[in-house]
Amino acid sequence: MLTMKDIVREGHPTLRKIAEEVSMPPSQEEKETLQKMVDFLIHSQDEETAEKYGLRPGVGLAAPQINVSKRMIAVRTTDHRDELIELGLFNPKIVSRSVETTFLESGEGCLSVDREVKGVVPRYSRIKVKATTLEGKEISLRLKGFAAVVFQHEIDHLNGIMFYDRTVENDPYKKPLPPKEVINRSGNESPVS
Ligand code: LHY
Ligand code: NI
Repeated sequence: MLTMKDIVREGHPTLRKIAEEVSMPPSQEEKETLQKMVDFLIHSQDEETAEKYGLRPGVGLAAPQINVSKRMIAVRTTDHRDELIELGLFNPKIVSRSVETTFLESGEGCLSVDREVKGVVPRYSRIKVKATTLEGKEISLRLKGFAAVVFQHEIDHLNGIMFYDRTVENDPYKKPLPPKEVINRSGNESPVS
């Protein structure tokens, strides 16, 4: 199982690389790695297991954080309807996002950052993500609230971006840099060129 020893910390070069696309179908090894990432989140959220192995509770993990430079993320949190989102995803891609931005009142943290970072992180309020699941299904997710923030944080890791690259001290309503991969326009979601 993965523990905190497997998680690389800020300063590690892999955290600054653009992770490689996973070619479909994924290999058995890629699937196993992604399953271990999901399991890490499950373990970290179980009080007893977390205590036993000294795990910091986490809601998201990106492969570069375990020194694997591939486009894979794991997320385990609840959505705005309090439904559990527990997913291992290959090649997640933000295909559209709201004009409206948001931020977590308490700022963000990162399992690869062992210090407190002041300031809030502007994020898009709503995003649409396309990806392939661990089970090999192509899915499209509409996310808002906390879950949307977590996905943006994890997808940033795949692009070598740390949350503190986006921190603003004074103006939480400053627009975040648009995600590069946003490609289409629908409703009040905006394209990015
Ligand atoms: N994990 C953070 C965690 O505590 C993700 C996160 C994101 C927390 C946004 C709070 C706000 O689960 C990671 O650092 N994963 O990259
Ligand atoms: Ni992180």
